Amino acid sequence: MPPPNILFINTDQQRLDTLGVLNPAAHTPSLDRLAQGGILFRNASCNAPVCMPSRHSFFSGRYPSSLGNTQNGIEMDPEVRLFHQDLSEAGYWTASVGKLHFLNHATRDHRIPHPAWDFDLMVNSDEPGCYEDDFLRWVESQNPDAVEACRCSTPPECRMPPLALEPRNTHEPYVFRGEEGYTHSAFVASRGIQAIEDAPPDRPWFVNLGFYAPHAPVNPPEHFWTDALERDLSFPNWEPGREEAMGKSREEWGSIVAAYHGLTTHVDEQIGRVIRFLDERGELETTLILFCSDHGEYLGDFGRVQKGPPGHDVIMQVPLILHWPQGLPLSGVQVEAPAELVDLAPTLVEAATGSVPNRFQGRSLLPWGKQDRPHWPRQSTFQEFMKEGWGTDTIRMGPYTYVRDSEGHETLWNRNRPEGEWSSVAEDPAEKTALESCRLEMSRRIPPDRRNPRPVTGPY
Ligand SMILES: [Ca+2]
Repeated sequence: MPPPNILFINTDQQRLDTLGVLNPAAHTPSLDRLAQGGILFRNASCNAPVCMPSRHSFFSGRYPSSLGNTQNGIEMDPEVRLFHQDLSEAGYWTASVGKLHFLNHATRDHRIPHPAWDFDLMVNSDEPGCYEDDFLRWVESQNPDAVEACRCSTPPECRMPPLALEPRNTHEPYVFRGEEGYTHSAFVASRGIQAIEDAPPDRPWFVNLGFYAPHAPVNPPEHFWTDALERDLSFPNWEPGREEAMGKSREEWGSIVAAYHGLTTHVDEQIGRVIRFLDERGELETTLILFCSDHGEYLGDFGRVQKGPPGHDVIMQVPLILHWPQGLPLSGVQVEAPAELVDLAPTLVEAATGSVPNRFQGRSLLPWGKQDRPHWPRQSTFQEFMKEGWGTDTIRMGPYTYVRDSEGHETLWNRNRPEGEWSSVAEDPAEKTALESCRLEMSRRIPPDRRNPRPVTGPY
């Protein structure tokens, strides 16, 4: 079998419960199609609860602290070898379209081309319309009159001239002002399709599609929001008796949750365009498609929005789907075993070259598509975060999540108990055995080559 073409699709801040295949109230027919024809990992974790370390980890196949990067603001180390460079060396033509977030964006002049990072094609846009970047240049190339309606407010820490058009918070959704075909998600899908069309015919290709949605600003085209309002989506998970969060009532949160799901359905529709394009070319069976998100989103749960430590399921768990009918005989499989985003690099390089470089710290996921219950020695997933001298290490193992912060404080959640992630059972004598098991597992999971953080050069 020749090396497969590889399509790596990643969204930003997409919760696991947005997948229709897992949640009847969610609507993601394109991702459901991939899951039903491939392998869905139900217990997949990101290895960092924020953007940059998570992304740098899964592109390098190494844990965040092994890279010296456990917070936003630390840029990708150009000396670190990334998995697409292995693919290039194996003869692949490589392209990156959309969000990458290797460099801080809030301090950058986006009129200057992004470093190619050894990709043969680099089309970069780390934010959806607040910078003069490849996204807005693409809109201008399609329709100059459409550009203004595609702009969005600059992020709070931006050091460029600020734009303040609409709110940027998860809990302040609004309708996208532009035409539906000119969203950032439509840009990533359209340029991604064009990249595949332009790939040299005599070489395998690797295309990274970095979608920004459903990261805030939560601004779906209107009908995606109104459609989601018709569905029976759950309200945020609040402690009993709570009636508001961030100044919003339960009823208002119902609309916020619908807007977020509207955005996940919109990005799903754009992903569907790329899938249909491959299908029409007769390449859906032979192309390896890997889908993930870089972390989840609180969406009001626990009275919080966005992301961060210590490791609640809504942040730590991410959708992860592997679809490669020609290379993987099993399909429609839902894997319960713990998978991590650090596994993506060895998975893709093994599929392309037949071997896994030993610098990778994750494990190839390919065995899950080749045999029922393959040997899988990992017992837990691991996540780490460290910012300005304080941080958390988290493992998720069976029904337990165990967190130890850098001051030694321990939290143990047992999701099988009614209090779930609301209160720690670390002090409960009935959980002593579980606590000891988690401590032992944590001691095994800390990366042995953990290093000091690299310099912070901007906010994000
Ligand atoms: Ca992110």
